[in-house]
Amino acid sequence: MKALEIYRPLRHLALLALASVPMMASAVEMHRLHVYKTLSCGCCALWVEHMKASGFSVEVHDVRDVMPYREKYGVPDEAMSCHTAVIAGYVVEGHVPAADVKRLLSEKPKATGIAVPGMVQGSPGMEQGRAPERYDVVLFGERRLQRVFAKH
Ligand SMILES: [Cu+2]
Repeated sequence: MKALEIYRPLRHLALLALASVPMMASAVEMHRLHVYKTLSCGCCALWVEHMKASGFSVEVHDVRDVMPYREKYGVPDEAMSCHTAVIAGYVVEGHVPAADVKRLLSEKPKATGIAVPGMVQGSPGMEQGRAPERYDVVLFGERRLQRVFAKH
């Protein structure tokens, strides 16, 4: 009887651990990342490789112009970058590290998506060339920035 009472919380923790691990994995595995980019965008293709290498299932849509997709998915002008992606109801704009997309999918904040605005040297897919720059991943709501989501 006494032993059972001691083990009950432990068993509960073990069940929690078992339940949360597959859930975190499934957010990445079950949802496909749809990437809208232009055919000529080299850094976009490198970001796609980065996402695939991090376990994402990616479907690339080569489009003439990414702008209509940014509009459609509510990316604010201040967050604009070279490609727009969609996964599990969230928008991912630009060279966002895969780890931040995984965190987004597990934390599920009330937001439209996350972005690395512009084209930052040293962000995934932009490692070529000059010394890496510091940058923020920003969380955005419908057509406006909300807050810094991650710092790199
Ligand atoms: Cu780019």
